[in-house]
Amino acid sequence: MPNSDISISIPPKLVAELRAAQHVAVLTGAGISAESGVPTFREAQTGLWAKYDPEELATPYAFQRNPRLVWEWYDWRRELVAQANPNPGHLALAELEQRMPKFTLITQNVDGLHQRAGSRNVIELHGNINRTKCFDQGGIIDFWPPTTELPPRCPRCGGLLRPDVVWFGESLPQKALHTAFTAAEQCDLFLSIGTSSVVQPAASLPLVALEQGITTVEINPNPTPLSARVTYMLPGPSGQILPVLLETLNQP
Ligand code: BJW
Repeated sequence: MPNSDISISIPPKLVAELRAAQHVAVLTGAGISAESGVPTFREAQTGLWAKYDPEELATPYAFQRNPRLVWEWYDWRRELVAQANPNPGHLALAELEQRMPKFTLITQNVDGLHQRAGSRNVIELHGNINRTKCFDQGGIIDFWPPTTELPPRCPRCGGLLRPDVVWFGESLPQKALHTAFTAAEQCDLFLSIGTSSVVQPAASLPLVALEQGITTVEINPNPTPLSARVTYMLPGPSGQILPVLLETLNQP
């Protein structure tokens, strides 16, 4: 039985729609990892952007200005992610994938917790903090010679190494983006979980689903710009709501 502090009721019509669904698409954001201890970005007291300026840390210009600061900030975050474990929300989505004919999990998160929870078909829109690439040439770099220089340099071209994440002003990986928009258009149920729904182009995905008349569900303890438009809003933490949703689905 999930440990629930809030009263969660899943509308029976939503359960019926989920049971009948052939293709479920899910978009997740930082909120799904909050219960694993990974900070979100925009929450007033605890979000990363409450303490750190994204202009100084999460743009290519920031990296060019102060690559060492940016590298060390991501090192700190890599450490946080390494210490975190998937929570019941991640685990419930991995289980949901198993019982759906088709399931597309699109994440804005860079923490790899969905994969660690057992999710297979994960589309990473904003990259992965555990991968490194060359700032100059963009190639993924798995190994580099030990060095005290920070950031280390690309063993192929000597350029600076950076995390393989998508910063503001950068394009998202084309294939991932295409797969995500196709899933949003073609699924028969769309779930938006733990995202403030403000960062584009990810924030457009549920809108694309809604334009197609697709049932769209939001799971979030706080309202977002999407909340008024969705078919169902399930207010609360995803680590509590998703296990209940799964359990309800599994009931005869
Ligand atoms: C819970 C919970 C619990 C808490 N359970 N929920 C004007 C209009 C439109 C677009 C733009 C514009 N000006 C600029 C742009 C483009 C820009 C953008 O969207 N800016 C907006 C901020 C306005 N986008 C881009 O630049 C993107 N690229 C692009 O568009 O390329 C083309 C282009 C280029 C140049 C100019 C214009 C277009 C790239 C975006 C890259 C985002 N990168 C980051 C950092 C990734 C690396 C890293 O991790 O460091 O991605 S920023 C950050 O935001 C991160 C996240 O993936 C992303 C989304 O955040 P998310 O996940 O929604 O987190 P939060 O914190 O915002 O929300 C958490 C939610 O969880 C809250 O709602 C809580 O309530 C909830 N929650 N606990 C469930 N237990």
